Amino acid sequence: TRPAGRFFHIVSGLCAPLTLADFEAINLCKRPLPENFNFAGDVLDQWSQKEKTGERPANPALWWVNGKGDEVKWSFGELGSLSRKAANVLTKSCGLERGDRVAVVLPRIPEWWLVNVACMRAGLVFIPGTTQLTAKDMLYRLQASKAKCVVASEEVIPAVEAIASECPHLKAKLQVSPHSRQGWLSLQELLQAASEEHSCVETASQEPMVIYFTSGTTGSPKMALHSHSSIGIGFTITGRYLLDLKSSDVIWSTSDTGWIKAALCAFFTPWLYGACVFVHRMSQFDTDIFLDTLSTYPITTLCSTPTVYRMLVQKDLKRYKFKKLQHCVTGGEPLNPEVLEQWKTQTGLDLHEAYGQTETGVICASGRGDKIKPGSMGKPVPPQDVQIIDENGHTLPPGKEGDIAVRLTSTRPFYLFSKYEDNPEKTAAVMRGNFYLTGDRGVMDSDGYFWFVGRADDVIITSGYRIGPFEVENALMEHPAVVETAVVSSPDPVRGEVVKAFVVLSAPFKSSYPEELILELQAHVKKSTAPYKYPRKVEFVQQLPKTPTGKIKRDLLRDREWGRT
Ligand code: BCO
Repeated sequence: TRPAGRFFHIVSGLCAPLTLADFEAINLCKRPLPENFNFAGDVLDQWSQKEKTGERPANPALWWVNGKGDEVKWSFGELGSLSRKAANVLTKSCGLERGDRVAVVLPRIPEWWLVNVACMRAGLVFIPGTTQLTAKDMLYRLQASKAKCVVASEEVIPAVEAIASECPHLKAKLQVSPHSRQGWLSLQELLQAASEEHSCVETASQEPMVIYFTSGTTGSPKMALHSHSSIGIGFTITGRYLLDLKSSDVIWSTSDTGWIKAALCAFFTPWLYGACVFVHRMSQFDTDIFLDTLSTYPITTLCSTPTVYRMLVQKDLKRYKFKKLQHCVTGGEPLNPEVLEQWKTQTGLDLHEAYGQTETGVICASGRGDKIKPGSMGKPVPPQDVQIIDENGHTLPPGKEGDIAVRLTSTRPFYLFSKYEDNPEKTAAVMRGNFYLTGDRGVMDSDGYFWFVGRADDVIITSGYRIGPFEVENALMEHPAVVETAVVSSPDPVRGEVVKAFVVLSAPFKSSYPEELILELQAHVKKSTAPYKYPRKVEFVQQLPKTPTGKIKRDLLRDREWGRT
């Protein structure tokens, strides 16, 4: 049999580990996808070897700080041995088997990286989630995914406790906490006693590796399933084209651990190139801490959402001298040209925009070395064949607005998500002919640059979050003041757009003080579902616009918000 992730050289008759050049060729579809691939064994362990032989600079693989003086630095070797122990904790102490699902809901702490690597080693499917998830969110996720284990920190343990009894598949709860708690295993304690001996599972390249919950217009969030190769190899060209990473780089990506952006810029892509992943714990976003961090640490590459850059350019950036910063990247929501210009004027650095989503990874970008067209999200990142198409699945010429779509070859490319788990209807609904539909509208210009126009559906993109109106409407409807509601996007100078709720009040609440009631409704949503979804704007109305069949016309409300006729 052929070892995982190795190419059999017909001429020499030898098996050789895959190199970075191999991964680039595979990502570009110039070489076939190997039958087996496991990022831990085929990438991380290779860097560990290179550390031993001095083929990699001495910077850490993971460099974590919390701003309170605590620091963790792991080499690839240390990450390797600790994650082997963690793999034993998951399989032996938690009793998990290959293919089992593990919800990993941790803030930016080293254990998040450790547990994810351990899951890969053991062939477990991990499910990242933001620590903003409420008990109701956790219940839905654990039930829908049939997760057998949850790994949680203090922030989410109470939410898990509240609903664990309703999750029949859940058999192990692993906490990352200094306190002991009945019914919970302690990761830290078990790591102390765990063996370092563990053989990495030879996962198939297309075997499930991770599930992300992602919002749509209707229904609850869907489970976007990715394989070991889709993210593990499929991000390689992004690392070269957009991030331009080298093993001497130190990259700081500020995304929450629950989003694919963390996987993209703070996990797989940097480690494919042997770079150092820098992490600041920062439980609450703070521009001063942010700028001090860039001035204190030798961060070469920064990746953050446009909202963060919008917040940063409000400060006098010329007061700061960034230690090593050379390359700045942004994505997750549209970047306005003014911010790009202000960032360049104040720091002397370009801002490279990337466009993508949980299902696809990065598909367009203004790569390093590319001409940046302010307001454009750049050109397709190879091998992605991004097109603007019409409602019949025909490509449209430059200058014509249509649906942004990715052309698929006869077989589904390995670098795309595999499917929405347990949801063949939704999986089919995002296909039109041989195109995958992003759900976004856009235009391509004659130079092949793409320009974002807006969502084709009712999904709201705010501060880099993708929010389904249905989830917010559901939360609002639980409140006795709300008879009916419609949630749409509304423009915002800092967050790009924000969630706005139009609310029809029930009779007893019609005489309430509006300001107080708005605060009450906002607080209610923050308790019912992840707080980032709360409506930052609320308007009370007598009635909602509807079609003759009674369907709420969200598009009309949205157009009114954006001043469109
Ligand atoms: O703004 P408010 O203070 O009114 O409300 C905030 C929080 O204070 C509040 N909150 C948080 N935890 C809470 C809570 N309230 C009650 N109880 C709790 N436990 O809820 C609101 C949360 O809003 P936020 O997350 O936007 O917070 P903040 O501090 O304004 O952060 C700003 C950003 C920009 C740092 C944040 O919005 C952010 O990190 N955005 C980026 C999201 C992201 O990474 N997206 C990438 C998705 S993946 C992708 O795009 C694919 C690309 C290939």
